[in-house]
Formats: sequence, C-alpha cells, structure tokens
Amino acid sequence: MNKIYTFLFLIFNVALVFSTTPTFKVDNSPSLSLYKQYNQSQLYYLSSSGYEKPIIIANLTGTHYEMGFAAGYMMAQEAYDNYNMMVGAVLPKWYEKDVFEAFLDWQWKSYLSKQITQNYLDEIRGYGDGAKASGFTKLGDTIIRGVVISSFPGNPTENIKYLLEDEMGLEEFSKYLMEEGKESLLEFVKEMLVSDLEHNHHKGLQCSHFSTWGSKTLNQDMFNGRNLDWLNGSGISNNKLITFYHPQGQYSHASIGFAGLIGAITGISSKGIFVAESDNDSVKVTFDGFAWSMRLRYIMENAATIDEAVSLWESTNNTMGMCHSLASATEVQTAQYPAYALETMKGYTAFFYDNDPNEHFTYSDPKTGAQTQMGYPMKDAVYRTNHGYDETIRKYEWEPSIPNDDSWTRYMLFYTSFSYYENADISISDLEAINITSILGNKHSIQNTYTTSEPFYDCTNAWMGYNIVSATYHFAANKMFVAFEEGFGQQRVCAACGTYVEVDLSPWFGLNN
Ligand SMILES: *[C@@H]1O[C@H](CO)[C@@H](O)[C@H](O)[C@H]1NC(C)=O
Ligand SMILES: *[C@@H]1O[C@H](CO)[C@@H](O)[C@H](O)[C@H]1NC(C)=O
Ligand SMILES: *[C@@H]1O[C@H](CO)[C@@H](O)[C@H](O)[C@H]1NC(C)=O
Ligand SMILES: *[C@@H]1O[C@H](CO)[C@@H](O)[C@H](O)[C@H]1NC(C)=O
Ligand SMILES: *[C@@H]1O[C@H](CO)[C@@H](O)[C@H](O)[C@H]1NC(C)=O
Ligand SMILES: CC(=O)N[C@H]1CO[C@H](CO)[C@@H](O)[C@@H]1O
Repeated sequence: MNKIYTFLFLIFNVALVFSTTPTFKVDNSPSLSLYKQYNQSQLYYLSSSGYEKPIIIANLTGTHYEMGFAAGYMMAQEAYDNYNMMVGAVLPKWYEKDVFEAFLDWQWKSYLSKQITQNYLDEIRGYGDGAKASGFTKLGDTIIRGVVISSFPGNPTENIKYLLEDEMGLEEFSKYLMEEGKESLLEFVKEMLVSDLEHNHHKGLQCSHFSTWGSKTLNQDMFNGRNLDWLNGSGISNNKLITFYHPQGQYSHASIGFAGLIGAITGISSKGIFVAESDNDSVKVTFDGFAWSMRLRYIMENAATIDEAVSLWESTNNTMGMCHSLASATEVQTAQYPAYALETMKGYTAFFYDNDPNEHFTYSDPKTGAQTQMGYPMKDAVYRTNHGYDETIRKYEWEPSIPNDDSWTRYMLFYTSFSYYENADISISDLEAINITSILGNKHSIQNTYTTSEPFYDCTNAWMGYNIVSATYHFAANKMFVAFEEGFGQQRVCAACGTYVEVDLSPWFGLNN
C-alpha cells in the first residue's frame, strides 16, 4: 500500500517539475450507474478515476414536496452524516452543540424561514417525510439547520459570535431561549462569547467566480467557473452530490455540493442561467432576507433570461454581505450584458457588467498617498473574489480591500489569466476555462504569503488548499467539469488540484440546442 502511494507521489512531483499548469486533471469519461430510484426520481453513481467513492447524482422530479420526499427517501443517511460532520468541524467542543443548534433554530424561526418561498418549505417537509418513510428516523431538523449553516458562507462560529456580541442580538437570543424553555443554555452562550475560538481552523473565505464569452472564447461561447472555499476537511466530501432538480412547471436546474445541503452553492439551469457566490460579510450581518443558497435555486428555476434573473434578484432581499454572479449562457449574442457580478449587503446590491467603469477604483494609501489601481474590468468577462468595488459596499466592508491582500491578489489572477490568453491569442475553451478556475483556487492557505504567485500555480501542498468544490461550466456544449476535495489530512487534495470530472448535461437537461 505504502509503496503504491510513494510511487504515485513521485509521479505527481515529476509532473509538477515539467509543467507550469496547475496539476489539475480532467476525467472525460466517468461512468454512470443507477444506484436507487423512488417514483420518478433516481440516484446515480458517477465513478471517476479521480475519486475513491463515486459522486452521487440525484435526479429529482415532481412537485417540490415530491422532490424533497424522494431525496429524503433515498439519501437521508448521507444527509444526516454530513450534517454531523459540519457541526463537528465548526464546533469541536461537545457542550457548544446544544447552543449552536438552538442558535440555528432561532435564526431559522425568527428570520430565515420568513422570506423563503413556500415551495422550499414544502421540499424540506417532503425531505423529512421521505426519510421517515424509508425507515430513517433520526433526521429531525438537520435539513433546516443545513440551510442555516450554509447561509454563513464564511466562518459560522465567528459570525455567530459577532452577532451575539451585539447587545440586541444577545438580548433576542436570550429571549428565544427563555421562550423555548432552554434558559440553561445561556451560561454556555456567555462562555462561547469569551472564548477566543482558537480551535477553529475554518477561516477559508477565498471563493471566486467568473463568466467569460464573446471575443475571449471559442465560438464566442460562454464559460463560467466557481471555487468554494469552506469547511475544508470537515468530512462532508464523503458524500459529494450533484443534484438535478426538475420542479413541476419550473425550469430544471443543477446544484453542485454535498448531501444534506439542499440549496445551490453553485449551479446552472436548463436555460443556461449560471449562479455563484463568494463571501464578503459586511458589518450589516443579518439573516433577515432570502437564504442565499435557496435564492440561487429560486432564480435558476424561475429565470429564462438574464433580465429575469436580475429582476428576481431585485424583488427578493439580501441577507449579509456577499458577491454573486448571475449569467446567461444563451444570450451571448442577444443581451447587451449577458453576465453580472453582484456586490451585496443588507438592503443594497451593486450590479457590475463587463468592462464596467465603476470597477475602476484606485486605492490611496492613507499614510504615503501612494495610488494603486484596484479594479481591472475587462471586456466580455466578469469576475469577483471576496471584496467589492462599489463605493457603498466598500464603505461597509469589515476590512475594505487593500493592495496585495488575499482577495485582491486573487482578483488580479483573473485579470492576468484573461490577459495571458488574450496576449497569446488563445480563445478560451474547456481546458483554458478549467485552468482559470483552478488557478483561482488557493492551494496553499498559509495566511499572508500571497506576495508570490506560487500558491496558485503549484499543487505541492494540495492538502492545504481550502477549496472543496471547483466547477467549470460550458453550457453551449452541454458540459460541466466538477472537482471536489478528496481525502483527509496530508493525503487530502483540494478541489482545484484534483480531478475535474466531465458531466454531460444532456441526459439530465435534454439537449439545449
Ligand atoms: C409517488 O408516485 C405515486 C404514483 O405516481 C404518486 O401518487 C405519489 O404522489 C408519489 N409520491 C411521492 C412522494 O412522490
Ligand atoms: C424584503 O424586506 C422588506 C422589509 O425590509 C419586506 O417588506 C419585504 O416583504 C421583503 N421582500 C420579500 C420578497 O420578502
Ligand atoms: C494555464 O495558465 C497558466 C498561466 O496563465 C499558463 O502558463 C498555462 O499554460 C495554462 N494552461 C493551459 C492548459 O492553458
Ligand atoms: C483546513 O485547512 C487549513 C489550512 O491549510 C489547515 O490548517 C486545517 O488543518 C484544515 N482543516 C482540516 C480539518 O483539514
Ligand atoms: C432525469 O429526470 C428527467 C426528468 O424527469 C428525465 O427526463 C431524465 O431522463 C432523467 N435522467 C436520467 C439519466 O435518469
Ligand atoms: C468577512 C470577510 O471576508 N470580509 C472581507 C471582505 O473583503 C475585504 C477585502 O478583501 C477583506 O479584507 C475582508 O476580510
């Protein structure tokens, strides 16, 4: 066994020496097999050389209740296991679990459940009923709690602490605990607030997303990409999941993530609407809005065009500060702006199109007065990492971006990658789009070492990269390429250094052209 690993390790290193390309791999021929079915819905296994266990593909059809029911019937165990791994990862101390869950339930009852649309409440109810019908009785509120946890795209415990340090927040939570007869938990809340949370290693806030098309790409097709840096090494990668939802009377859509998370971390619809997210918490932390991962599904299932996607966005409410992408792969020739980067916070969204003059922000060093151009908008591409350019957004960011910080360094990688292809006269196609996606995934997460470009082009320390999902979409060709984190400890490989598995969209969406 060990010999085999050493051998593989050598090959891996040799490949690194001779290549400046990130050592991602592409598996163009994974194999698909039916695993389970319930009514009109199925679970498949997608097996790839890059992954020890197959990726689960859920193909869910029906009303929202029926889709939830089928999911609960077929994979309650996986959802339950993943929930416990998420909680274990953010809260290693046993006594905090009760407080944490009470907190999640409070946020759900008082905030997140209010603006979520009825169909998702039905789907969640269906999930629970389906689990019970299959004989699985332990699921409880784990699906709801998963929605709440994933609404904290950054560090859940830090966010909670931040919220409770606010006098109002603490007062409201205390009131909730009293009402629920859980006042005994209050002393633990206070303990949590004074603890420095040093045990928590999940500080990954290094997401990124892009869309490119037209003059930059082969056949002018649109390509999109997204990295998710969140809860690295938590164990949820044991149950990797791609879900194709086919809600009755609405548009089919795909979501890439993990069992137990019913929202969309990233995805694309059968209409070619691409969605993604990257965290940038502003000081206005609140869940008084539409849980973002459910909102992204809401947009995918209801929007056929970029205009519809934008107006659905505008008619629903933001929660906390984040950047998002909305793009429409079928409107490259017809829409003036087929893709937007969104910078959001509570009550406010700034939309940026490609080559947007509002992205030309110049930073002045308060001490030296030195000027640094921060924004590099380009034609036929939009991209974001974890900071904003809009004046209002910048004003409310926890720590607005400064030259050479992590988020800006990664933003600049988009600019240099697109420039590289432009200067080399290479039209971006599948491999190039995957390359850009992979480069943006941080592969060596030691903080404050971003002055060299090494962590982005070198997978020597692939186990240290935070990203757990890395996905590239080429809707016009009915394809997406999906990579997940794989393995544990020093054997772990972050998503952006792993295998991008080609997923043919046509068996799920039907041919889109
Ligand atoms: C399962 O299929 C039957 C027959 O088509 C249907 O009546 C029932 O509502 C479905 N149940 C669920 C939960 O999908
Ligand atoms: C958005 O929030 C406002 C209050 O801030 C509320 O009146 C409105 O109903 C919310 N919109 C939706 C779609 O829930
Ligand atoms: C990936 O990008 C890097 C840097 O931009 C470049 O050196 C390399 O050739 C690219 N690889 C491919 C396959 O395009
Ligand atoms: C997550 O990544 C960080 C940075 O590489 C590392 O210190 C930490 O141990 C990782 N956590 C797990 C559970 O793998
Ligand atoms: C997935 O579900 C859709 C809608 O019910 C169906 O048309 C399609 O054939 C299914 N795909 C597979 C591979 O089962
Ligand atoms: C919470 C968070 O990640 N906020 C970030 C928003 O973006 C700025 C600029 O990159 C960062 O400094 C903040 O840390």
